[in-house]
Amino acid sequence: MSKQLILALSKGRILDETLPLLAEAGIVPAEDLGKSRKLLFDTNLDDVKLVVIRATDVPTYVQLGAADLGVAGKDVLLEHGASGLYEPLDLEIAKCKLMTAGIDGAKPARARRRVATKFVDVARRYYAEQGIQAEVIKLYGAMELAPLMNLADEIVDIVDTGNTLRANGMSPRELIASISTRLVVNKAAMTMKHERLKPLIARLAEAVERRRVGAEAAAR
Ligand code: PRT
Ligand code: MG
Repeated sequence: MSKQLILALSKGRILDETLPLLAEAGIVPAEDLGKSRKLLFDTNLDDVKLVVIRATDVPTYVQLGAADLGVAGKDVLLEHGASGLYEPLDLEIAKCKLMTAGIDGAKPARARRRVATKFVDVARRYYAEQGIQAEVIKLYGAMELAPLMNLADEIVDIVDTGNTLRANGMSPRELIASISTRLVVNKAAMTMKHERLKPLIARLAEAVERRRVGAEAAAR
């Protein structure tokens, strides 16, 4: 195994919150990620490289060891499954909730509830645990549209402010999981590259802790 560490970052809104945290932990890309079409980047640390990929691909890269560590939403991790991965640190960014939601005031009509979501496995597990019969329909986006178009009785989706639901005449129903972004590490790398990973994870943990202490002081 090479001595180099590859850190896989989730594109999109998680990336925007990850870069400042990495900087606070002393990890800075060698060039502006936003201005480049490249996917693989050097950093200020000789032995650390970054890849910037689809959020849903991060667990796959880390699980299979193409990346040693990664940054991914807990929602994505719940859907992907945790095999081959350690999750040593909650980065406490991009916080949101995974919830069921439906049209305001509407009661699930069918005996077998129709649920539209991109979190198919999470939804199946959730409704099974609740003892609710559900037919889960996979969608890739705009979940809020499904109940309005009578494609589904309910959706499972991410809610932050609730504005997206409200704008579509829908409201949140049940909380499935509180979500934040996590650091994940390939299990084999954790053993083989432990000496290099340990201080890196510690620096990230310190950066998260400094923010928590700062936020607590500001709230007082
Ligand atoms: O675009 P792509 O299909 O690749 O993926 P994506 O759109 O899921 O990625 P992106 O960049 O939006 O980031 C998704 C990750 O950010 C999720 O996996 C979560 O871990 C985290 N996150 C945090 C969120 C939100 N907050 C969030 N509000 N992901 C999505 N949303 C969306 C939600 O889907 C809904 O459409 O925002 C809307 C709800 O927000 P409110 O404030 O209107 O309730
Ligand atoms: Mg998006």
